[in-house]
Amino acid sequence: MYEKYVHNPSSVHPSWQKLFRSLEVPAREPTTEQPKSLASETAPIIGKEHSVIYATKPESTAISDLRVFELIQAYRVHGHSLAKINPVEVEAHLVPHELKLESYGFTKQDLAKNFPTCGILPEPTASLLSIWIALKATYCSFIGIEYMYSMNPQLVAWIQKHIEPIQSQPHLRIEEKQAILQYLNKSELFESFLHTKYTGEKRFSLEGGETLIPMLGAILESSAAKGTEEFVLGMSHRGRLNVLANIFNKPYSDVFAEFEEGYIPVAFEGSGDVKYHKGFTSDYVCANGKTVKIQMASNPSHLESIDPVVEGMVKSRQVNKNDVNQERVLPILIHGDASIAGQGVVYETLQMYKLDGYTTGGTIHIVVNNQIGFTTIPRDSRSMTYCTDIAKAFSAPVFHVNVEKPEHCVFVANLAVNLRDSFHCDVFIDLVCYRKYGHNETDEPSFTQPLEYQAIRKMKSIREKYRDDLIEQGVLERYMAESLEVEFKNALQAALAITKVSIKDDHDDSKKTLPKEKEAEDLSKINTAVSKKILLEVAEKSFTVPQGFNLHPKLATLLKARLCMVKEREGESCIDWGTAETLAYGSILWDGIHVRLTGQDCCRGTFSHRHALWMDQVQAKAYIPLQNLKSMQGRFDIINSPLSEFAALAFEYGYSVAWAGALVIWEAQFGDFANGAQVVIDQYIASSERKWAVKNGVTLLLPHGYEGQGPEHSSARIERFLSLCGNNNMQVVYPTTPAQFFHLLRRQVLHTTPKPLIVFTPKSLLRNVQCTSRLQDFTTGAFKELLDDPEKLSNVKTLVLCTGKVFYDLSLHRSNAKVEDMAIVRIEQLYPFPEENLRSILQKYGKAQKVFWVQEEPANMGAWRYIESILGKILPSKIKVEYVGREVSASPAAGSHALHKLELSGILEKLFKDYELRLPKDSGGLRS
Ligand SMILES: Cc1ncc(C[n+]2csc(CCOP(=O)(O)OP(=O)(O)O)c2C)c(N)n1
Repeated sequence: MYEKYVHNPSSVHPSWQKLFRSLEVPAREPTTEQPKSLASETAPIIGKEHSVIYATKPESTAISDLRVFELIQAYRVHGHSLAKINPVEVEAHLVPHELKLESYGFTKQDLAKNFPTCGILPEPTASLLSIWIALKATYCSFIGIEYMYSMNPQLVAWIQKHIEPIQSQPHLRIEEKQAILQYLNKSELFESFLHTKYTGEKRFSLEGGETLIPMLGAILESSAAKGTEEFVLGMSHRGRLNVLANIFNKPYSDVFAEFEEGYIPVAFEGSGDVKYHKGFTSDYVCANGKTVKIQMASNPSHLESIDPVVEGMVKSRQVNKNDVNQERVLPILIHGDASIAGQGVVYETLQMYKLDGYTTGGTIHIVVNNQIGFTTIPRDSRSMTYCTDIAKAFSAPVFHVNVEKPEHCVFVANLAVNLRDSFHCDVFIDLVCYRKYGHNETDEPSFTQPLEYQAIRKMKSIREKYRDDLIEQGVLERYMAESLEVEFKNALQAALAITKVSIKDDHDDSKKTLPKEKEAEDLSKINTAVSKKILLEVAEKSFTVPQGFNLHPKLATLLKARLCMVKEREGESCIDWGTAETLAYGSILWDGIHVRLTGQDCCRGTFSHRHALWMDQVQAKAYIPLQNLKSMQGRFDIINSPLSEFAALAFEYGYSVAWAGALVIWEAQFGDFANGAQVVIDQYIASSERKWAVKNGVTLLLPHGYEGQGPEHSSARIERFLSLCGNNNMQVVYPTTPAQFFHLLRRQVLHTTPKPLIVFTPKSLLRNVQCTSRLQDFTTGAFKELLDDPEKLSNVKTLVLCTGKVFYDLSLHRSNAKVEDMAIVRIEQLYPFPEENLRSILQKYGKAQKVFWVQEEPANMGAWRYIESILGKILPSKIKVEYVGREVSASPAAGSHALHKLELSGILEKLFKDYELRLPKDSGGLRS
């Protein structure tokens, strides 16, 4: 095209004319005269076997200039592949085609010739050699940078502006260099001290990656200088103790105490966790005297599961602090190379990073890339080139840096802070390092990596190398360096002495006791009723369409009906589930409490019952009535989540941990999809209080119910939640009326101690006319953990116990069969189990000769096995509870609607067999 342009500029598109003009040096206007071929004059620099992008035909100067521009671009894109980022490099790099001069037709003779520098050097033109040297220094030294894939040209220009003029060479002041050395001293000597004092104890040493500590110090310092007030860190085992001791200033004596034999955590009434999972909060005092808060999130062994939790915690703090610019609270995630590459939750978390409901304004990620995961090397653990390649899917820049170049590492850390500050993007630092010992200190790495560990054992430590460099540079006298080391070792020794004394005091085994159970809060005393006046105001605001808003006509009819239920039908049982839910949120917001509800398609509601967000049918503008109740109301966030369960739920767990007073709800599309977030349920929601003394009040709405929709849309797996219950850790509830749901949600925020709330929610019951409540059920009363039979019965011979939706099937059949001596009692709260309430019911129906547990789930699912053992303890020994429900099954529900109906008939038939003759023929299958 350029050749065509040279002959006749108007033969190419005007945009190309403009580009070609801009590339030309004025003195060399396009000319028809053919310049001599540079390449043809001499032989290429390296052998001819390499293909040449540019033909060695005669060409204009502008073409040569274009070639230089391409060369510069190639280094910007591919330079990282030659960067000396690996401290244990075994193989020499193969120079990629794109980074060879001859690929562009350049020869040795060209090195001395002048070309435009296109900004890579300050002067407008320079020799090809100078340009090439600058490119190699900038892009192929100890930092490898990947950023050219960014869709944001400003970000690309910003990075170039910050690295190209200084050729990626950090220029630090003497004090900064000394500070780095001091951090390295602390970081390495801390580990070697533990190594000698607690030989063979697991600590997941950071050795080989110690530069993480000065990097974190730099991030805190430079972020705090920009106005950050709080940091939340998420990280796994590797180097965690080091970070806690040397960044969080957790007293060394406390760290040592956890290594002592006989250590029992006494600080809280729980069962605790291993030392490298526990969280910590402290104040960090910056060099300029400013104090910032730093929090290490408690996490389980499940690698990377902490990522979305930290994001949720940060989002929560940002919203709480009204940090609209997302500058005051900053998330930092520290990953392992095998886990960041292998765990899907990393992708799920990153997918959230630009979404309004989830963004935290950019996360700083550091990978402690020790080039191994336990015993597995990268070749076996990932298909991508770098462990950080996931970042590219999200256009996040990546800085690969050599751990043995602490100044470059700190430079990159500061760059990441500035980049995040300027663009609110995620930034990745790949700290390429090694692992001095095995996966942990009881592990022998040379079983599987013999040659690597022969090499690693010969390596001088990062600290020693840097110290010697500084001495050589004259930054430090050797005696000063040595006295700093001695001083620090003495401090460690003194801390150990403190530990030994306190442990000695503690060695009296008679003083040790098992952790005590905390007394549960009496929830029945919580007043959850709301005045009629407030309910009417909430209903008026929630169900009235603002002037000029073009609502969908079907929705307008529904809202009119909802307003009428509250306003005009007092005394009638007409308020449905959706209306009750709106009244619950509205009344909570009315009191200034924050409500956040997320889930897939939750704004409308999967079953089209919620309609918390209205769309103007003409202008396609959204309106959220619950955000428009009154001034000074609580903040209402309702957010359609990405199609994720693991990260989406973990985010809400984190959000609720950081905001105890808010109502934080995650709704599963169907209850069984929560199994994609099972790690979060098991490792965080159910056990965080017991393991880490971390309370959370997250609420899960899990649509559940057997309605013939097949194995995957029926069961929210009640049994799984019940198997996780203990130590009053959470509430597992299956409410059956709108008013019960209303009181339950209100109880959840009026608690003084946050507890997770698991709610099995309805699908078809959302529209069942039997499943309604009266206005007075909202203005009086509270959540009832057990619902007695609403019918007035006398002489009860059969007592049926059940939970949830099956109640409606049972009561319908009871009335069809005109059965009058059967009481149906609903257990609305399965955990904590309302034992006292059940005892009084048993007394009330003391004459019943038969007691049944009825459920629609198979016998190995639902609440049966849990209830069976409880009833066994409560019921008089002569009465044995009989099970009525589906048979044991490997699959939760039948795949066809007809089979589902047949199974339900079987259940009803079994229960009502004594009353069979009284049933009408069309009673729904009893005789079918
Ligand atoms: C989800 C999950 N799977 C497996 C493990 C067991 N495990 C613990 S550490 C580890 C290796 C992690 O390697 P890497 O992420 O590179 O971190 P490193 O230990 O090398 O710092 C494995 C497989 C785990 N903790 N979590």
